[in-house]
Amino acid sequence: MLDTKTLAVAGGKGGDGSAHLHREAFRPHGGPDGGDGGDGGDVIVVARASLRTLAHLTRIMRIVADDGEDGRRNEMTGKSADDRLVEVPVGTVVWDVTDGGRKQLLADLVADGSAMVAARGGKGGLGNVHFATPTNQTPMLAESAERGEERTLLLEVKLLADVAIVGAPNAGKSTLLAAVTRAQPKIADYPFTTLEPNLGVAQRHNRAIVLLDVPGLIEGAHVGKGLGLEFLRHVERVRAIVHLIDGLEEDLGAAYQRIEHELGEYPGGLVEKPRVVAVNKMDIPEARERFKAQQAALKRCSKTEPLAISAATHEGLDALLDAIAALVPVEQPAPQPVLTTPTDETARPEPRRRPRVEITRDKDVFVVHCKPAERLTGVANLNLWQARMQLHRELDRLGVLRALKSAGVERGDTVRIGPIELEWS
Ligand SMILES: Nc1nc2c(ncn2[C@@H]2O[C@H](COP(=O)(O)OP(=O)(O)OP(=O)(O)O)[C@@H](O)[C@H]2O)c(=O)[nH]1
Ligand SMILES: [Mg+2]
Repeated sequence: MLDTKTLAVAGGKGGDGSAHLHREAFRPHGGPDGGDGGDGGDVIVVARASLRTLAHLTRIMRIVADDGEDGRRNEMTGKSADDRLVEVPVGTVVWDVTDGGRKQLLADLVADGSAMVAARGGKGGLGNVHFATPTNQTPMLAESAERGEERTLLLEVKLLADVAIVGAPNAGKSTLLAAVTRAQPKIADYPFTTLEPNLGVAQRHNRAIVLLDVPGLIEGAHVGKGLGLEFLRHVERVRAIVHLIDGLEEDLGAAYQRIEHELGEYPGGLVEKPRVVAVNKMDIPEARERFKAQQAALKRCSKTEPLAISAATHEGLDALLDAIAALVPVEQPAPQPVLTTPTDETARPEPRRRPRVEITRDKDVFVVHCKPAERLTGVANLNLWQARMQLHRELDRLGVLRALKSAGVERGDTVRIGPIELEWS
C-alpha cells in the first residue's frame, strides 16, 4: 500500500506584457496598444473518491503547469494557461516540505472534489496601455511576467474507514474482515500476519460500512514496538472501533486492558472513540467456557456489553454489525468541495503601499531588489531614450532612486535591475 509521496510542483510562468506602439500610415506616433500577458497555470491538488492510493504518481517527480502567453499588439491579451490537476484519494493530507524536512500543513482533503492550489501560476505582465498617463501618451514600458510558485509537497493518504478492527496479534481481525466483507486479507496462525492495513465494505440493512483491519497491537506499540505507530494514524480518522479479543486469552479483562493502554498512549484521541468489544473464536469450547466465566468481569472493565462471536463460523456477526452500525451515524451528506489556498493570507487585497526596495552589492555592481522595478526592465527596449526616461520616472515613483542614492551610487556606477545592467548617469 503506497500511501506517501514527495512531489515537486511549480506553477506556470505568466506571459510578458507587450510594449507595442500602434502605427498607421498617417500617425507615426500612434498610441500604446500592447496587451497584457496571460497568467501561468496553477497546480491544483484535488481529492477523488475513485482513487485509493498514490500509485498512479509513482514515476512522477515533478509537475509543472503551462506558461501563459505573452501579450500582443492591438491590446491582445495573451492566453492564460490551463491549470494542472494532481488527483489524489479522498483523505490525503498535503504538506509543504520545501525547506528540507520541516513539515507545514497545507490542506487536508477529506471530501470528494475538495481541492487546494499547491502552486500558483505567475501573473501575466501588464501591457504598456496601463502605463499611459495624460503626460505620457507613448509609454514604452510593460511588465515582464511573474514566475510561478514552486513547492515540494509531501502527500500522505489517511485511509478513510468508518470502523477499525483493533486487537492483539492473532485475535482474528483479518478473519473477521474477510467474514463480513469481500476483502481477502492474508490470514494465518501466527502473529503479525497483517503488515499493512486492509479495507473492506460490509453491507447491513442497506448500509455500507467501511471496515479497516490493522496489524496487531502489542505492549509498547505506542513507542513504536511491533508495527506500532505507522498504521495507527489510519485509525485516527475512524468513527468507531471494534476491539477484538482472542477468546483463547487466559484473562479477557487483562487482555482488553493491555490493548486499551496502547490506544490511550497514542496521541490521536483513539480512546475517546465509541467502541464495540467482541470476543472471538467461540467455536472453540475452551473459549466459550472462558467467555461465560469472565463475561461479567469484562463488562465491568470495558463498560460495554461484550459480544461473543466466531469469525470462523460467522456466529454473532449480524449482532456485531448491528452494534457497529449503531455507533456509526448514517452517512452525512458529503461536505461541499472547498478550494483552499495556502497563500490566502497574502492574496487578500491589502492597502497599496510602497514596495520593498533593497540595494545590495555584487562586487562593483549595485543590485536593486524591488519586484515591480525588476519586472519593468524585462520587456522594455531600453535602447530608446524615451523608454529610459520613463523607466527613470517609474524608479523614482517606486522609491528606487532614493534607495540607490542612500546606498552611495554615483555617476558611472553600474546598477543591475532584474535582467539588465545600466550605467548610472
Ligand atoms: N477457531 C477459530 N479460529 C479463528 C477464528 N478467527 C480467526 N481464527 C484463526 O486465528 C488465526 C489468526 O487469524 P488472523 O485473522 O490472521 O488474525 P489477526 O488478528 O488478523 O492477526 P494479525 O494480523 O497477525 O494481527 C488464524 O489461524 C485463523 O484461522 C475463529 O473465530 N475461530
Ligand atoms: Mg491480520
